[in-house]
Amino acid sequence: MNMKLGLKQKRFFKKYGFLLIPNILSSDEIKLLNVDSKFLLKNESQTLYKKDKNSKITKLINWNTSSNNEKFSLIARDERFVNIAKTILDHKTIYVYSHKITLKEPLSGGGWEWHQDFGYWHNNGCLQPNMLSIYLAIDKATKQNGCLQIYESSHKLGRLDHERINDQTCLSKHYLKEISSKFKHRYVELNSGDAFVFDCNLIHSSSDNTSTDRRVGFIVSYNTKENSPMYNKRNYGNYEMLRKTNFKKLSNII
Ligand SMILES: O=C(O)CCC(=O)C(=O)O
Repeated sequence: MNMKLGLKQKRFFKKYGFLLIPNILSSDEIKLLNVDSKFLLKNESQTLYKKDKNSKITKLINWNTSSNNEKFSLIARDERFVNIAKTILDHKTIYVYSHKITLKEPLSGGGWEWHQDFGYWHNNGCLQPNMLSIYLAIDKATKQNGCLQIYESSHKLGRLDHERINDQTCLSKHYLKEISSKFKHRYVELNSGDAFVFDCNLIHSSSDNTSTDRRVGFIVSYNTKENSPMYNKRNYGNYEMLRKTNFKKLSNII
């Protein structure tokens, strides 16, 4: 499919804070990513275990750089993803701020509490909320296995206060009642290969996995060069030049 965004899609994103892109990757490309859990978690030392408020664990594999030939770094720099981010951020010089796998094991995987990504990215030294993420469904994402949930248009609130609960940066609780009465709640159910693009201030969460299916998603986030962190607080997220790739072509040689 043509990944060039038109005016209609840009307007939709501005209004609602998200965009759905079905089939950004084909099933053959998803297969090539070798998403067997054992493979994904091969380097256990790189895996972070994030407890939700009920102390259930969701797993996270985070890369510190996208300048390598690791398959997920190639996807993060794939022209289909980068062109979408560039068009929405409306900026010539963008870069991969972070890219990570989030993995919820069947029946036991924990959730992500309500938050805005800019809630913690701002604490990492980024000043402008001109950042976004693309969630790629590697496994089908359903209500039962803990798909993303959002409040449509909530990005328009700007950055709200957050607090740390267990291992997560969460939206302060007192906002939630008001937000749930004013904004439309939506479950983001996706098929494997679909992408969900969302604004860094869109309020989102995901529940724990109550199903017998695993839920793996790949999340790549983009920033503009001029908005790179004021200080090197984290070992990811700092500016590095982005060299676009074409995963489809390259996958013949992977
Ligand atoms: O994987 C998920 O369900 C959500 C992850 C998320 O919200 C985050 O990494 O900020």
